Amino acid sequence: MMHTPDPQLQFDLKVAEEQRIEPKDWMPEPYRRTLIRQISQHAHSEIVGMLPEGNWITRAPSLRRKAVLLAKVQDEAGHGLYLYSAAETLGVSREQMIADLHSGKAKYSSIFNYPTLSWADMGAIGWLVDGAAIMNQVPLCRTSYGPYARAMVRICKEESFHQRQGYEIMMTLAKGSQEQKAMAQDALNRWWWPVLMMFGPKDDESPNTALSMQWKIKRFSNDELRQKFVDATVPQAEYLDLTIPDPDLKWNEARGHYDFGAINWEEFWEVVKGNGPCNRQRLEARQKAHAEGEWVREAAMAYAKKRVMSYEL
Ligand code: FAQ
Repeated sequence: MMHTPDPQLQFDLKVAEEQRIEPKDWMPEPYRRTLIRQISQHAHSEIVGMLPEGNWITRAPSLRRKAVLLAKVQDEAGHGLYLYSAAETLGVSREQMIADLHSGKAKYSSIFNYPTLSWADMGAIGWLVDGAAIMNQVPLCRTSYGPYARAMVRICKEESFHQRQGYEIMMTLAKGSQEQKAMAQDALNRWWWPVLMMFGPKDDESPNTALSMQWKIKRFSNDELRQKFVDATVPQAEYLDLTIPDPDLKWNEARGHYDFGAINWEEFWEVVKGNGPCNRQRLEARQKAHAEGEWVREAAMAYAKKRVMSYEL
């Protein structure tokens, strides 16, 4: 008699042995759904994340700054596209994911619902938002789902460049005139707390972490990554001679980590629910771009059809 291996057992074994799960492998339905949720939210974050910085491309202070910012924003579009492709391998269509974003059903990172008020915000976003993204995403290069892990390798390389360009803007401002230094401090004041929220709710209020860690989708919990980020960022702020806006921030010798103040979770959930300072504006901008791109999609489809027809002749 032929022995049929138990697919769940094979899946568990692969995950335990650090082998990647690939699109054609059997996988438990909740694993597939969690991945679709996380990867599509991640893709949407990259796409919506183009908007706050896109706002400053025409107002960059020099040609060099404009070229660098333009390249960074284009990278974010590329990240969104790799991630939509990775999610598609799980059986969800791009049209569906985009429809869910535009209807407000799908989530994207809370951080992109805050406004960019000055050029210093381009520095703060690169330094802090990309810095937080790297902290969260480097472990995702080892995530258990193959297409997601491979997409993250390239994305992380580009995120490192983004973080450095942001820190370099902050260095220039922090070492510039008094007004420039004040702009840098103001940007840090406004972005610090929303950046800490990017890592998601604290562990005891994070419903998805336990299973995601069991499946090795997530390698660290939200609080672990938040702490690593704070520990890495405090010396960077000290080097800039800028003050992190948290009176409770102090080194804890016994823990070997920085202690930090309480996060305003009420604000976080309001932003996640759609009531942040820019949620409406962001969604409207995406809906408008999609509608205005209709003719491009139509033209691309017509061209693809013509090519298939010419092969068939
Ligand atoms: N904003 O149970 P958990 C970037 C939701 S990319 C909004 O802890 P999980 C690059 C969460 O979805 C930034 N919602 O969830 C860039 C869940 O709701 P659901 C994006 C949030 O998945 C830089 C509920 O709360 N990065 O920055 C947020 O285990 C500069 C309960 O939460 C990624 O997406 C939030 N901050 O952990 C681009 C990385 N946090 O779905 C442009 C991949 C949580 O059950 C410029 N994602 N929620 O309805 C992850 O690592 C995880 O999904 C977490 C959340 C850590 C974000």
